[in-house]
Amino acid sequence: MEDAVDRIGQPWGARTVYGRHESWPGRVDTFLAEGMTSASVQRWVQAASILHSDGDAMDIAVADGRMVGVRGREVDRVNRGRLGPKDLFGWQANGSRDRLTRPLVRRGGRLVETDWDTAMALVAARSRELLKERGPGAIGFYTSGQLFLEEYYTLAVLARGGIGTNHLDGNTRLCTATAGEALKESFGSDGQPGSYDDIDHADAIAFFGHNIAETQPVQWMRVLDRLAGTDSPRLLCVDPRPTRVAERAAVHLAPRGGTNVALLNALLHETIRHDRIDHGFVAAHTVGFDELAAAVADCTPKWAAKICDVPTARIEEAAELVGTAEALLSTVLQGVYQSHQATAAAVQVNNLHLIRGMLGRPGAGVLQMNGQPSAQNTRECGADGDLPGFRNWQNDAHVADLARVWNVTPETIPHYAPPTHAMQMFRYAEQGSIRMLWVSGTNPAVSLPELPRIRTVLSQERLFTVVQDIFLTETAQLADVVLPAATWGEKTGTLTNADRTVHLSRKAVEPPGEARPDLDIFLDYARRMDFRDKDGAPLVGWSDPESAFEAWKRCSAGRPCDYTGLSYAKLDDASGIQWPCNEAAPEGTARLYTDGFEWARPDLCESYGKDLETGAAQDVVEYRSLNPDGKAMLKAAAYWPPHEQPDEEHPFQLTTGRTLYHFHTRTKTGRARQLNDAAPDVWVEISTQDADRLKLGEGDLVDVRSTRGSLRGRLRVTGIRPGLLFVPFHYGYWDTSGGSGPEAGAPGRAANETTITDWDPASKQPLFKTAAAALVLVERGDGRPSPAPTTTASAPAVAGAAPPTAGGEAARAAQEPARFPHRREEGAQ
Ligand SMILES: Nc1nc2c(c(=O)[nH]1)N[C@H]1C(S)=C(S)[C@@H](COP(=O)(O)OP(=O)(O)OC[C@H]3O[C@@H](n4cnc5c(=O)[nH]c(N)nc54)[C@H](O)[C@@H]3O)O[C@H]1N2
Ligand SMILES: Nc1nc2c(c(=O)[nH]1)N[C@H]1C(S)=C(S)[C@@H](COP(=O)(O)OP(=O)(O)OC[C@H]3O[C@@H](n4cnc5c(=O)[nH]c(N)nc54)[C@H](O)[C@@H]3O)O[C@H]1N2
Ligand SMILES: [Mo]
Repeated sequence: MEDAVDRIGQPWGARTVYGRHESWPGRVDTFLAEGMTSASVQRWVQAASILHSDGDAMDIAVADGRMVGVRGREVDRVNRGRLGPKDLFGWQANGSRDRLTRPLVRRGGRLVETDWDTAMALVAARSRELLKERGPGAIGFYTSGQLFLEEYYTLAVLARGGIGTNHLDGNTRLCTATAGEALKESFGSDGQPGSYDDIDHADAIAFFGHNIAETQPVQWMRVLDRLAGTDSPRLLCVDPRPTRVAERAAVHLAPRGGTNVALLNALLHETIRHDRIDHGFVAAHTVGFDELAAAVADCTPKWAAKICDVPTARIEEAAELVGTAEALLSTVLQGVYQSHQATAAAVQVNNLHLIRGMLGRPGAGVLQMNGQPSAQNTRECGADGDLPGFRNWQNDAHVADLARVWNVTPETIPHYAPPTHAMQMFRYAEQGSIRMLWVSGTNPAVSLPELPRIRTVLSQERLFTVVQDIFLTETAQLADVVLPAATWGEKTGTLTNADRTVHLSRKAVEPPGEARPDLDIFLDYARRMDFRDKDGAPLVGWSDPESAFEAWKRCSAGRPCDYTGLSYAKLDDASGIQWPCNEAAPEGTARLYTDGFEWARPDLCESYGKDLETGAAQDVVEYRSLNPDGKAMLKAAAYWPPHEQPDEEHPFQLTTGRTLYHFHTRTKTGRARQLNDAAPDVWVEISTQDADRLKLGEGDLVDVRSTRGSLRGRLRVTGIRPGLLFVPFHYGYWDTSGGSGPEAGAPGRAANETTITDWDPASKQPLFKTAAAALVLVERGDGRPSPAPTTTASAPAVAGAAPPTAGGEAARAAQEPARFPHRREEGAQ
C-alpha cells in the first residue's frame, strides 16, 4: 500500500487537486487491523458509513468471520473512495467485549439477563394491557436517525397503522427536523434540492452554522481539493468559532449566538438593494417577493452588525460574495437548526437562493443538511412526526392514499392532530399520559436537553421503558427491558444520505451472542401483537430486509421520494443512487426543482405551512390563497433575540456541538482506540480575551453552570468569539475506564446537564446552541493542557499551548491513487 498517513494527525489526507467543472478524482482510503494485509482479507462486503450523513460508501474487510478493516468505494458518487477518521476507525467498536448479547429485564430493581421470548412477551403483554386500559395514546416510540430504511418503515406501519398511536418520533427531531420543515415551508415538501456534485461547479459556497470540516470531512476534502485547484470557489463561513472552514473562508462572520435571522435579513436586504435578482425566475416560480422585500427593507448591514456584533463591512462583503456568485451553493446545519429561530433562519437561506435563481442547475443549490446517516429515511418513512412518503396529515386524500397502501381504513391512521414531536412525548411521559416508551437507536439520557429532568422522566416507576441498543448506555441503565440489537455490518438494509443518495449496506459478519437486527425485533413484535389489515391479513406482511424494501417502494410510488426504480440488485451493481428513481428517471435524479415546484401544489404539498414565529399550522384555505398554482414560497421572518440572554449571574453565551473524532454519545467512537485517544474527555472553549480578563488559562478546571445544572471540564483557550463558551456534547458518564453511573453529587460532564428545555416554534427542534451560563474556577491547571484536539476548531489560540494531536502508527491508513485516470497532485493538507 502506498502513502500510509496518520489519519488522526492529518484527518483530511492528501490533496487530489481539480478545477471547476472537472470531475472529482478518486482516492482510495483503506485501514486494516494490525497484522492484516489485503492478501489476508477473505471477503469485501459492500456498506456505507453510519457515523454522519455524508453517505461515504465503503467495503468491510472480513477474515475468519470477523471485521478486520474498511476500504472506501472508488466507484461511488459520494466519496470516490475517501473515508474520514470515524469511517476508518469507528467499526472497531462492533467487536467490543461489552456489547449487549442477551435481553435484560428489571427484576427487584436490577437488570438481569433473560431470553428473547420472555423479554418480548413482557413488552407485548404491557402493550396489550395499556391499549385496553388507556388506549393507543399511552404508547410512544422514540427512534433514531441511525437505523435502516426498512426498520423505520416497519416501525411506522406498526405504530401508526397497528397500535394507532400518534406518538412516534425520531431523535431526528434534535437533528434535522428544521431541514425538513424549512424545505416544506419553501417548497411545499421535504426533499433536498441540491447535490454534492454542486461542489464541483460552484464559484461560491456559503456554510451557515455548518462545521463541515469536522462533521462531513469527506465533502470537506472535496472543497479542499477545489480550493487547491484552478478557478477555485470563494467561501463564506458563518460560525462563531474559528473552524477550519472559517480559516479557509474569503469572508468569515462570527456572529453572536442565535442572531442568524438578523444576518440573513441583511444579506437579503443587500441583494435586493443592489438588484442582484433573477427577476425572470422570481416571476415564474415564486410567490411572496413583495412581502419579503418589505420585511427586509430596514434590515441594513449596519442594523444587523449591531445585533450580530460583527463589522458592517464584513456583512457587506458577505452580501457581495453571495450576491455576485454565478453559481452559489449553500449548506445549513446545527448552528442554524438548534436555535430559537431555526426554521425562520433556514428559510431565509432558501429565500436567498430563490430570489437569485440559484437552484436546480450545476453549482447552484441548497443543502439543508442532515446530520445522522439515515435521518432522511426517518423522515420519508414517517418514523418522525410526518406521514410516510411525505404525505400531508391535513389532507384527507393523502391519508386515504396511505390507508390504501396499508389496506386499512383511514380512521385507523391517527391524523386528528399533528404527529407528536419528541419534546412533547417526553412531556407526556413526565405528566403520565404516555405509560410505555420504546427507545430504539438513541441515547436520550445524554443527548436530550436538561438531563437532570430527563433522568427523572425515564426512571419513573409508572413509565415502562424499552431500550433497544447495542451497549448498556446511560439510557439502557434506566430501562425496564433492554433489547440487544445487531448493528451496521451485522445486518442488511438501505440508508439515504443528505443529498438523496441511497446506499445498500450489507451484513458482513454475525452479530454477537443473541443480538438481533432491529428489523427482526420490530417484526417479532408485530407478530406477537397480531396486527391485521382490514381484510384480516397481517398488517406487516414482510419478513426480511429486501421484502421490507419492496413494501416501502409501493408506499413511495408516485411520491417525491419515489424508490420504485431501485432494487437491492441495482444498488449492489451501481453503488449509491439518488432518489427519485423511477421509470422516468431510472438512473436517479441529481437535482430537484430543475423545472418548477410541482410538489408545492395545494393538492400535492406535504404541509400547508406554519407561521414561522408562532408555529401555528395553516390550513388548506390559507395555503390556496397564498400559493394557488404550486410555486416556491418566499416567507419572511422578523428577528427576535434568543430566549435566554446572558445576565449578571450567567454572563456567558453557551453553545455546544461536535468534534471531528467523536460521534454523539461516543458509544462507538469512545470504543475505538485511535478516536478515543484523540479526544478522551470533555473540555470548555473560551476566548483569549475572556481568559485574559478572568486570569484563566489552558488546562484550568472549571464548572459551567446554568439554571438547569452544571458540568466540569478543563479550559481550552481559542479564537472563539468573546462572550461565548463552547462545550462538546459527546461525554456522558460512561467512559472507557469503566465509569458507568452518576456518582451521587459528583460533577457531570455532559453538555446537556446545562441546556434548556425549549424548541423552535415551527420545527420543534430543541435549542442546543443558545443558552446562558456562568463559569467558575474549580482548580488551577497543573500545566497539562486540556484534552481538546489541536487539529480542529478547538485548536489553541497560541500555537504550541498543547502538543499536536496525532495518532501515530496505530492510525496509519493507506491512500491509494485513483485507478481511473485523473490529474492528481500530492501534498499533505
Ligand atoms: N465528527 C462528527 N461528525 C458528525 C457528527 C458527530 O457527532 N461527530 N454528528 C452528525 C450529526 S447527527 C449532525 S446533526 C451533524 C452536525 O454537524 P454541524 O452542524 O456541522 O456540527 P455542530 O458542531 O453541532 O455545529 C456546527 C457549528 O455551529 C456553530 N454555531 C453555534 N452557534 C451558532 C449560531 O448561533 N450561529 C451560527 N451560524 N453558528 C453557530 C458552532 O460553533 C459549530 O461549529 O454532524 C454529523 N457529523
Ligand atoms: N448539547 C447538545 N446535544 C445534542 C446535540 C448538540 O449539538 N448539542 N445534537 C443533537 C443531535 S443533532 C443528535 S443527532 C443527537 C444524537 O443523540 P443520540 O442519538 O442519543 O446519540 P448516539 O450516541 O448516536 O445514540 C445512538 C444510540 O444507538 C445505539 N446504536 C448504534 N447502532 C445501533 C443499531 O444498529 N441499532 C440500535 N438499536 N442501536 C444502535 C448506540 O449505541 C447509541 O446508544 O444528539 C442531539 N443532542
Ligand atoms: Mo444530528
